[in-house]
Amino acid sequence: MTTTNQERPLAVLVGVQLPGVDDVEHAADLAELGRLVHTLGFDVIATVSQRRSALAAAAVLGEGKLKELAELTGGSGVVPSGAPERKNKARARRAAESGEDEGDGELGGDDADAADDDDGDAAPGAGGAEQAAARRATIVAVDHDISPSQARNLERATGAQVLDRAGVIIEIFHRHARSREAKLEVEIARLNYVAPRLRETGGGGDRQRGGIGGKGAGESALELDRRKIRDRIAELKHELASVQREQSTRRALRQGQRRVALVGYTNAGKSSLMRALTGSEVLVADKLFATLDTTVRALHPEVRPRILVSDTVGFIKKLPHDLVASFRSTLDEALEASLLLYVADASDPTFRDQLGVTRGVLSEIGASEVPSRLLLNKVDRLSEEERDALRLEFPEATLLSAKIPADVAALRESIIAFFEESMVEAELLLPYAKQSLIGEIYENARVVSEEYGDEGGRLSVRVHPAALDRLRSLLAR
Ligand SMILES: Nc1nc2c(ncn2[C@@H]2O[C@H](COP(=O)(O)OP(=O)(O)OP(=O)(O)O)[C@@H](O)[C@H]2O)c(=O)[nH]1
Ligand SMILES: [Mg+2]
Repeated sequence: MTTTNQERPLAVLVGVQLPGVDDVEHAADLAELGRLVHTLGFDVIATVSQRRSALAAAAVLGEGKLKELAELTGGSGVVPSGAPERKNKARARRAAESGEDEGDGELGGDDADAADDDDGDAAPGAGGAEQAAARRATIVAVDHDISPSQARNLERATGAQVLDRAGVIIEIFHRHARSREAKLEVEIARLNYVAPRLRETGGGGDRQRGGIGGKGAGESALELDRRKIRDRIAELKHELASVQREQSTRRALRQGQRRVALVGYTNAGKSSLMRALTGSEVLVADKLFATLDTTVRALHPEVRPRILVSDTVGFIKKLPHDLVASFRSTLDEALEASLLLYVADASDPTFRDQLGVTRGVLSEIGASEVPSRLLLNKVDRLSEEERDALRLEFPEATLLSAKIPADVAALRESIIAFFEESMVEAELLLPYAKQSLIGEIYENARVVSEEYGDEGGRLSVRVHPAALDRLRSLLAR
């Protein structure tokens, strides 16, 4: 996946295998972090991983591993004493007593396996040190949520910029956001992430700013910066609310329409299926979080009444909480669909976990009541035996590939059939005075027959119950 390219800056991954996390899961988490970092534009040169009972309070890794990491980044490998991690000393001591630094285990990230396992103590990742001597890693990506002081200490020890998993994800979201709504949501999440990580610039915590204006008087520079951020967040939230009001008006117009939403883990193939089903040109990319905006398009070739398909933002393990909250409105789109298509990448060995994450987030936002289907995508990458095993394991699922036109056609038929089942027969009376609504009726219902008498038209229709309600209320006005 990752090819070392001279142009791209380098990164090292750091992971701690905590008790209760098995080797496979740990390796998968690190591989995923590697993909995230790659999406961000870095080449991963090594992974420094360690089995511990908890993250080291001072700098995540134990002393030995920290040195190993610093060789890859060109840092000193030690956290300067007297640093602000002092208050964590007791915790550090406790962690030490509970047996840290035991069982150093290296689990290969992307390129780490290229490094040689030469001596007993040094893990394979250390071999990367020679290789990176000419070019050093400028980023250390930690696969955990770490505290601002842990990040600071790691930066001091490595001389590299340190990002935790949340930071990496927020940065990707920041770069990929396209719509105004997504941009605002990401900016709010980013500022919330940054605020506690701000550090005092210059002369210590008690620097005072001159007393211009009542509120600012006596605040330290840091407090002032934090307050600026809070004000900015408030401003952005205000702006977001007005964008969302417009969105909900637009959504209200779609109400009563037949809608299906594609949901699932990032990179599962939602946008690929969206393209195939609607003939639209939504972005498909082998990147994590390629899509951050909900797109809505009509099923193509079109059916009457039309069926709208929504593509949504993907999920990921350990999604920063702020981002879950801010993308809730984007996911409202999914909540309003009559049918949810859960898309999973069946060729990814960890897809069961990914499905669990998707289900978890959707049930958190109250979408577990919406009828759903499970789509096991990318089966073109599996052998016939593997497919058979999946059919046994998930008898209710549809196995398909977004790349096989016949599979997409069958999916289209099953979507149409789903809506067909839920349609009801009804009769609508269309007075001559309301003839202007005829287009609306054709748009939202299938007209079986039409008869005109003295008082107007009598239309027999097949229609979705929600659309029927909406048409009746329009006719009654
Ligand atoms: N072999 C194969 N590759 C697929 C299939 N569906 C999607 N892909 C590839 O998987 C990658 C991700 O596809 P997307 O459609 O962008 O995935 P997504 O779910 O929209 O991802 P996000 O927008 O990041 O959440 C792309 O490189 C696709 O070409 C499939 O059925 N078979
Ligand atoms: Mg997508």
